[in-house]
Amino acid sequence: MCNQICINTQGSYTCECKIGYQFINDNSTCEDINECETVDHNCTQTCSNTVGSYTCSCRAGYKDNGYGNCTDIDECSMGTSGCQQLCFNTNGSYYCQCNTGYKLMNDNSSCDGMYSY
Ligand SMILES: [Ca+2]
Ligand SMILES: [Ca+2]
Repeated sequence: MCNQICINTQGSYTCECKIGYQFINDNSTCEDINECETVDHNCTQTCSNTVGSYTCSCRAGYKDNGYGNCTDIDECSMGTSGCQQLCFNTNGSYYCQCNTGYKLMNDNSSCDGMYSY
């Protein structure tokens, strides 16, 4: 018995698996391929196995350009950093700094001029 595709042959039959599936150990039972544990995926960051396929996603701080291709989000040029004074973009993140004479506060984004150096 085939659990997915059965192909009739002269006096017998053979089984086949759908795309995304493979035989377990006999040649009749198909099970999902975990592409994330093999090299059969093109995700650059996060791979999630799904039944019959898989999906790619990007870590926080990166945007998905499709096909599992992730690039850094430039929080500074997008204006989403929250930095009060200076913003420096990094791969996957960013950090704030303050102008001379200002001190970066505990929230890592605001600057206070009371603590001049
Ligand atoms: Ca799969
Ligand atoms: Ca960034």
